[in-house]
This record gives sequence, C-alpha cells and structure tokens, in this order.
Amino acid sequence: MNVSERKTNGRNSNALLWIVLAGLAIIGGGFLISLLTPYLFPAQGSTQAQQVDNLFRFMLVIGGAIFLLVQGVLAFSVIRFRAKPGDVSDGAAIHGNTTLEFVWTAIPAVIVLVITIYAYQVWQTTRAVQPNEQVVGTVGARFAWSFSTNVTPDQFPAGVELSQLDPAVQADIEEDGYITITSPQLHTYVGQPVQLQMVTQDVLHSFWVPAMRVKQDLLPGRTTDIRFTPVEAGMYRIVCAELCGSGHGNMAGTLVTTDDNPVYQGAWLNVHADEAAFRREFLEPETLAVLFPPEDPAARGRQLLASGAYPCNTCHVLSDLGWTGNLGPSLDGVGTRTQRLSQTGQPDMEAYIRNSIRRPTDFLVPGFGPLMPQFNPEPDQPNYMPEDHLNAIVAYLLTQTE
Ligand code: HEC
Ligand SMILES: [Cu+2]
Repeated sequence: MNVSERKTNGRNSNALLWIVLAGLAIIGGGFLISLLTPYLFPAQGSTQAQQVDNLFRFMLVIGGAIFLLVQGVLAFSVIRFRAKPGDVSDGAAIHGNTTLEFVWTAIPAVIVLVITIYAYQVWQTTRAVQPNEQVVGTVGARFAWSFSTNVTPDQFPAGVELSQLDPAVQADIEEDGYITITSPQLHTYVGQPVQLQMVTQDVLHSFWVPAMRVKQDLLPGRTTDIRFTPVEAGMYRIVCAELCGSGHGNMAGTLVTTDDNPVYQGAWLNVHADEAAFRREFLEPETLAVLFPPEDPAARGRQLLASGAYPCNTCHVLSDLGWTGNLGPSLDGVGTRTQRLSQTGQPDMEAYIRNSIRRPTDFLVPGFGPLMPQFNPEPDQPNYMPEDHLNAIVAYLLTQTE
C-alpha cells in the first residue's frame, strides 16, 4: 500500500462516518419535528383522534427527515460548490447514475407502501362497528345541521306513563315504538361509541369535527355514516367542510355566552361526562318537551323552531329565538308585514306566511334571491315539514309583530 492509497482510504472512512452521523442527525431531527404534533392540532376528543394523530406523527417523522435531508444537501451544496472568485468555467457534465436513481426510487416506494398499510389499518379500526352504538340521524341542509335520536319508552324519564300522554303522541309511539327528538346540537357522552347516519336535503355537505378527527361527505341520494367514541367531555365545533353555497360559513356554530348561562347556537357537539349527565342535561328535558308538547299552537311552533328541526336559523334573524342568520329577510315583525298582501294578492298574513314556506319562489321578497328551500308536505320529499308542524310554525310567526 503506497502513501496515496492510504490517504484516500482514510478520506473514505471519514466520509462514511460523516454520512452515518448526518443520517442519524436527520432521522433524529425528524423525530424532534414530529414532537410538534400535539401543538398543531386541537385537543384529542375521541379514540379515533389518538389513532389519527399517531399516524400523522409517523408521517411527520418521515416528512421531517426528508425535509432536513433536502435542506441539508442544499445548504451543503451551496457552501461546498460555490463559485470561487474569478472562476467562470462551467460545472462538470453529469450523465446520470443508475445506482442512485434506483435507490431514490426504491426508498420512496418502500416508504409509501409502509404508510399505505399503516393508514389502511387506521382507516379500518376507526370505522369499525362498535358494540352498543348510539345511532344518531344527521341531516345536513343549507345551511344547518340537525341531529335526531330515537327514544324508546324504556328510556323515558322516570314516572312518565304512556297513558298520561296526549293521544296523538301515544298513537305516534305505537306506530313505530319510539319518539324522535331533534336538536341543532349533537349530544353524546364519554365512552359511548356514536354512529351518525347522514343524509343531505340538498347539495353536498361534509360533516367535520376537528377535535374528533372525523370527516365524511354527505351525498345526495345516499346515506353515509361516520363513527367516533368521545373520550373527553366538553364542547366541540362541527364544521361543514364542503362549500355548499352562500351560507356555507354559517354551517358551523359560534358559542355565545350570556351571563353564566351558555347559549349554544348553530351546530355544536356537546359531550357529557357520563351517561347520568347525558340523561339529566339533554335526554330527559328534550324527551319531556316532545312527550308533552304545549297545547297552544304558537308555543308549539316556537318549540319546534327552537329545537332546530328546521334550518331556518342560519338564514333568518329572529330575536325571540336568538337567530342571527343574514341570508334572508328578518322574521322579526313578520306577522304584521301587511304590505306583502298587496304585493302577492294573498288574503291574509296566515295564508302569506304559509305560502312563503310551502312555495317560497312564488314571491321573492324584494332584494333577495330564490335561496329558501321549499318545505314539502310529504315524507318522501326533501325538506319534509308535516302539516301540523307548518300550522304551529305559522301560528308562532303570526305572533311576531312589530
Ligand atoms: C337557505 C336560507 C333559508 C332558509 C334555510 C330558510 N329561509 Fe326563509 N327566506 C329565505 C330568503 C332568501 C327569503 C326571501 C326570498 C323569498 O321570499 O323566498 C326568505 C323568506 C322567508 C319568509 C318571508 C319573509 C317576508 O319578509 O315576507 C318567511 C316567512 C320565511 N322565509 C320563513 C322561513 C322559515 C319558517 C324557515 C324554516 C322552516 C325558513 N324560512 C328557512 C332564506 C331561507
Ligand atoms: Cu354545508
């Protein structure tokens, strides 16, 4: 071995050492970057969130390492191969390197394969059927969410006898064995798996709860579903993640706090600490309201609109119910808006309001477009509103005088 050979050997093993050290630093750096995961996301609200975040973190290790590798090589090249002062010669002509090309194709292929297998497994487990699911019917309509739960007589509040109930309510229960309670908020409790069965009344929407890390499109003509198991009591935001029209941004909620009494507006997911709290705070009051509806039609109409069974709140202002929608005319004082009679030829305000819900495009309030959905009398039509609901809602709106 002559002197010059020994020299190159020493340089090679030195270079190898540097490459190994740089590789370790890059992978270690990827790990460090992945530690940012919790700071990038809202709190983990469900078991699904934990799995999704682990997957994200795994990808962030890989992505972070690749970022450091690319930036490191870039910085190294900028410094190491910079032009010396006065050097105007061209760089060496390089014609490709088959080994390198093979390596940089094979490594990403392996990485993508591993991520695919891991992600598929997370997808499978987060969507798996859980025992004892709470099934909630979910309706997306421009521009509000509505959630309905079927309550069977064994879940009724203690002391409620079927025989005490209004005959109409009794007949309703006998028909299908349950009552349906509707709410603009989704109520669940910790540890109880939830399945949402979702339909849309009109266009595509997408149900998204960032804290639960679940998101699913609602497709016209199909029922889609989504599952999650809350792990942390609290209040979380539901968002529509599919641009669905001019009120799309309103298809989420804002929390309004008046005094110490929180008033929830729009779509919120409210998670109760345990089943007892869920029953006490949500299920029983809502069930009682359906079992013992007010007899006065106007009070019943007010209760129906306040329950969020219809998406009117995102488009209309109505101070009595705290609505702040701004896509349609204010409903404050609509009961005495008698100029509509000469504008439409309707005989009285009752007929006018009734028609503006059943056939909103017959007459467009000046300054507004045909945005209001038509609320139809038959169950198989979209935006179904039974006749008795309509009667009650009209009776209530007639009381909104100025
Ligand atoms: C997507 C938005 C939207 C929704 C949801 C909606 N409306 Fe409307 N509404 C409008 C618009 C826009 C107008 C004005 C154009 C027209 O007359 O159709 C209107 C008009 C009305 C009017 C006539 C008001 C007047 O000044 O003459 C009434 C009454 C009304 N809506 C009631 C309701 C009720 C009750 C609901 C829920 C069952 C509802 N709307 C849901 C957008 C909406
Ligand atoms: Cu939407």
